[in-house]
Amino acid sequence: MRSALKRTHVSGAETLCTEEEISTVALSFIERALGHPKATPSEIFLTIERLRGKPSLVPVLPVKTLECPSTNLAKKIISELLSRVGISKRAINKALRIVYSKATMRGASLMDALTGKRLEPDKDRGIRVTRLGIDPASVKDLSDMLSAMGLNTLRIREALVLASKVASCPGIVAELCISDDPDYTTGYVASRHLGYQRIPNIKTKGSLSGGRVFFVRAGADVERIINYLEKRPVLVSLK
Ligand code: WAQ
Ligand code: MG
Repeated sequence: MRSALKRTHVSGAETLCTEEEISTVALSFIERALGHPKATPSEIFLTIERLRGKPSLVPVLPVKTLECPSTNLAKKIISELLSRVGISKRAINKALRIVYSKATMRGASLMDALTGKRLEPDKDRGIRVTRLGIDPASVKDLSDMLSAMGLNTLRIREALVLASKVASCPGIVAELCISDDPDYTTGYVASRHLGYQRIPNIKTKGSLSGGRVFFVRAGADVERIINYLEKRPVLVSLK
């Protein structure tokens, strides 16, 4: 959706569903756009596509919430986690500048894990992860798992599903995420090895910054990565 005054992107959402679910899901997305805390949209775009291939199943990342009382400590935790999976200092610093910048993107930045070079073709739009959802056979188990931690919200489910798809992409080493919603101050670092590590107070309340960075293994095939993230249907599963 886009807001009225400046033609800025406000928010987006995506999922996979059955044909029977289309009207319910579409309505819920429209209602979410109309009730968005950041702005009332002047335009809402809805795209519905029939999948061609069968979605592949990928595992849900394990979830952990770290202790983090301040934004300063959050930055240290981010650096420590990303260094642990081989992201260079230079790339980490560039990524921090992107996610703490007020100029938010619609999608994510793709960054070379070694040089910090940005690899996304359109730096304003970024890469948008779509065609993702929860395996119908895992919907209840995933809700139960998150409920047991007091984390069963739509936002967390969607972020965990996205992070699990991204982590399953060959050539991606890790992800860093901060919500661009001014009132949502928990972010995460995720990877196949680290799991989904939630970082409270990653930004201060009221901050308009936010964003996502996907770190790419040096020499990986960028076109294939973009195709996987944007096009390949993936369902996350607890089985
Ligand atoms: N693909 C790529 N990047 C995206 C996508 C997507 N589908 N959706 C959002 N982004 C980027 C974009 O730059 C946004 O500005 C940024 O991510 C943040 O998006 O465990 O709410 O939807 O408590 O605001 C994570 C923590 C919440 C949840 C993430 O992100 C938890 C969140 P938002
Ligand atoms: Mg948002």
